Amino acid sequence: MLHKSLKPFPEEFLWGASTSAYQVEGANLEDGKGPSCQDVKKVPEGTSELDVCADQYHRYKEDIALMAEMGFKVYRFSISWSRILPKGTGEVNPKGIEYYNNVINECLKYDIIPLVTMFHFDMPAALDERGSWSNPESVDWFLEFAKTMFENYGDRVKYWLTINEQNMLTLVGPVIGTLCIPEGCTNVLKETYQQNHHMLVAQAKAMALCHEMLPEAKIGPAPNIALIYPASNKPEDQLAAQNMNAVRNWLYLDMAVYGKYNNLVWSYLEEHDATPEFHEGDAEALANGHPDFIGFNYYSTGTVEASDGTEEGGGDQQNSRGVAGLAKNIKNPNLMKTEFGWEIDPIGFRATLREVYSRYRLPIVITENGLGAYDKLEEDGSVHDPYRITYLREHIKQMQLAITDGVEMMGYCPWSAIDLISTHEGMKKRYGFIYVDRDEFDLKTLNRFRKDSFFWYKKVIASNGEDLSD
Ligand code: BGP
Repeated sequence: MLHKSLKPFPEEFLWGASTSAYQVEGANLEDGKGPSCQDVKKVPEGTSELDVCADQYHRYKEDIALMAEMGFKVYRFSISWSRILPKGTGEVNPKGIEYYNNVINECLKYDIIPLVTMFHFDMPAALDERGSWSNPESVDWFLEFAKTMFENYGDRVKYWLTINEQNMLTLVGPVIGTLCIPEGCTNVLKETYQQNHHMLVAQAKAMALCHEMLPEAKIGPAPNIALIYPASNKPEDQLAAQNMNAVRNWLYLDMAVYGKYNNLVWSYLEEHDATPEFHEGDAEALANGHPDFIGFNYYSTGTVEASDGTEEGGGDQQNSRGVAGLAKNIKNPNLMKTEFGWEIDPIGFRATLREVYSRYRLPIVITENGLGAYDKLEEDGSVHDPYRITYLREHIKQMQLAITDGVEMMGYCPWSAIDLISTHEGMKKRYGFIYVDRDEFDLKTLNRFRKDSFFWYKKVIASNGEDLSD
């Protein structure tokens, strides 16, 4: 659609950025925190352990002051489950409660709204030992954690996100250090989708609990949503794109919003004897959980052609290899790539926003979007990252076009507020507006430096998205 004029960003638009606890905080076993699955996993060769990260645990005041300097209206961060409940259930760690009280209060001091992710890839290790999400009790574990957060922070936190990228946990869990498949499992697909089912029920119950305990608060899911294109106008490719959209995207949002399994995914699971078992009360719980908004992470679209039945799965969040019988992933020759091989598709961002809004009609907050790159700290303390500015500018432009198309947007939180450790590619893959002085293995000073994108984003926020110039 060609527009004659653009609609402005809404007045109360929430500009900010995101982080997650296990990637940014460090202090992974300090002050009573129990280990999470991220602390006990074997990190990919050549990448840092997750024990220090950006050391935000000790430097949150400085970090939040820098976010305030950029003009953030919102800061999306996650609460580490095992910092609050070191064993996942039972005993609460007062130091953990205190830490997030401090973070929340520090945000509020600068009028920054905390947007809290309840679960971001960091299952307590003690619960992994009890079967993690494969144990039907995991639903209750998660609710206990949710209740503890609502009780302690609900007076000040008005925006909540349930589970970060549940679709990636399900599709590429091993790559990001999650998803444990019990030994001897004979039907991995069924096991995976049973775990996924438990997460869906946990999410629905957490949304209902939030509405019951905190009637003023708003809550939504945070999957990684990316429109999947057909590789050509062959009808077979179009069917493949529908399959992949269903299994990667719509399953998660259909369930969060309508409480129903996507029919294509359900048929696929039936074919593989992999439909999840419903426990008593699950169907009601799924029907009773309603999000107030949709949060989603967007990095790039995908492209597929018809499956030949031999695709092996795997890949990472953006480089999927496809799903046998559903779709074969292929590279899109029309798109550029980041230094880490992820395709860049700002127009696909607009297309994804249009599609999500027309399917679900709920306001949208973008909970991640960004470019991972090798940044360089200059001797004078500057960091020149024009590639990041270009990436974000093009996405913001497309977001404004989507608003003009009639999409209701609440906010935009790129990944990431500050440099942190990537899910599987270490410290060298940086995303932040704030540079952290450390390398993969050399912790250096851990001092903070403002990148060029820091000053640029500050101007973007101050002009409510009007000034995107360098
Ligand atoms: C998302 C995750 C984040 C994050 C980001 C960038 O999938 O929610 O935790 O790290 O992608 O990915 P990566 O770190 O793999 O570059």
